[in-house]
Amino acid sequence: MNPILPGFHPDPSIVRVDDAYYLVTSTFEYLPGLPIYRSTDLREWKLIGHVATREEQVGLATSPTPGGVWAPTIRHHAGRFYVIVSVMFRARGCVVFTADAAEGPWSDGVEIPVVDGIDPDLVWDDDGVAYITYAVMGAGIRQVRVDLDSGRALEEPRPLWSGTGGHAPEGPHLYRRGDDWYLLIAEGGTERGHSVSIARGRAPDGPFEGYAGNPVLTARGTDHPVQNVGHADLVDTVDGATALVALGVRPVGFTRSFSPLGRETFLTSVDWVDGWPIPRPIELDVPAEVEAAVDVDVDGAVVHDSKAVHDSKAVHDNAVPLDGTVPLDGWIAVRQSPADIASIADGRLVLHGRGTDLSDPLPAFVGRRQRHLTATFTARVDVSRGSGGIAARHAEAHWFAIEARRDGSAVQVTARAALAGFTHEWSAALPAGEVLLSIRSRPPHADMQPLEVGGDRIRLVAASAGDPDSELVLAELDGRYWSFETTESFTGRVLGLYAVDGTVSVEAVTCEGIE
Ligand code: 6LW
Repeated sequence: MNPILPGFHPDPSIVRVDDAYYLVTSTFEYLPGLPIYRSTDLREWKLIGHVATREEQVGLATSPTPGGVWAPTIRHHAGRFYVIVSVMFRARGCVVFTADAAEGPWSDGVEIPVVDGIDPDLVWDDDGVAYITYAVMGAGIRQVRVDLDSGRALEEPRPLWSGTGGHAPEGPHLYRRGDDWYLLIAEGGTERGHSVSIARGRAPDGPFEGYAGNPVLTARGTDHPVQNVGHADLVDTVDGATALVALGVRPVGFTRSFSPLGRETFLTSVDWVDGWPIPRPIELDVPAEVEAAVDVDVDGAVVHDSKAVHDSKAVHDNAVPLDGTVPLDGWIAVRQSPADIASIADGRLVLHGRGTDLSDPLPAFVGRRQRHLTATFTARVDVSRGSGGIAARHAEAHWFAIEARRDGSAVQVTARAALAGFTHEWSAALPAGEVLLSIRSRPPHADMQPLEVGGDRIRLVAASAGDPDSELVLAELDGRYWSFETTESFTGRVLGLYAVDGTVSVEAVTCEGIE
């Protein structure tokens, strides 16, 4: 069951409308942005659309990593869906989007210039007046009443409750329950100190009094497999209970210091104790094998994500050919839409190079979130009219790739690893023809026999498409350098396809994993 949204899915916000739940997460520099997932049981989630399908809605073309679309809130009021978000760093700032249906289409968005912070929350009082509660870095939680139609402030922003003194009070959400209003926030920073605290008041503008037992949820200082638990949102369930979604990471390694997938979305239940919502600890409470079975199926026929063993044979067996009619569902691209880079032609995915690689702010790269700690991503690549291959991206300075390039009667395959401005390469030659490129990763051994210090174990592998025996392991990497903790990119690992020059055409893309 947990994570309910594996892979790069931070800052979850949830709302229930009738018998369905809707969830949105942060997307930073990627488009389409703000994915909307729907569920009727809180466990199985389906991607039904995106709020930001057009770059102009967010204006992140010039926003540097880790800017872009930070922590959204999703709410439903008077028959309409609302998503409010801050698009950070030389981008659109605080914007509220509306839609009649969660699937979209979503509006162009109204800017709210008075909100000069992050993590905006939206709630309405009995008179229908909208309150935005948000965090100002270094200045705590603030609140302002606004006219959502014009984006105009109705007052000067006021300080609200900023928690128990922890670092970075943020991620506020405000709820009404009976005569009481509850203010939920995160404290301690989105790293290992992260936590959730709660306060209560009699009006949406406070005053708020913190719960004596705060934080109500944290994993800090524990050996719990899910760490950084925080940035939460509450929802009343269909059966009258309360549930909570929160972000967390699954660190691997000897000191459990590295989280390759980034911040993921987890679910837990909430008990009401003396009028306070007390979440239960977040658990990975089903066997790893079952995790893969609850994957969100967003694949169409382009990519087959499934439960599979970490075995190259299984990858080849599960290859699903492109059928020429499939849209680019489930793919994301950097500061542009996947359709700006890739198209489907004659049953193949075609990418057009621009002379740049993954270190460019606008790479010719389309990818998918890595959702399993043990994962294999494979593609059959034709470089007869260009050069490119497959890659794992965290940020401009942190990625690794296998690039294929025609070289006379051979194909040169180059594994390349970039971290913090350093790049290292490993090259080999394969006979001319299409190549099969794979990125295979698994967590390091958790016990001491044999001791594997560091992050996940990554193999960059290439073979001639027609000859599996030609398989070459070009490089083996320690994934610690491509993890949430080291890249500071706020995202996670995104596995995908890229072109450098000319036209690269790809088929039989598979993406499989367990855990
Ligand atoms: C987000 C903040 C946080 O705005 O990290 O974990 C920031 N919480 O609330 C980016 O995700």
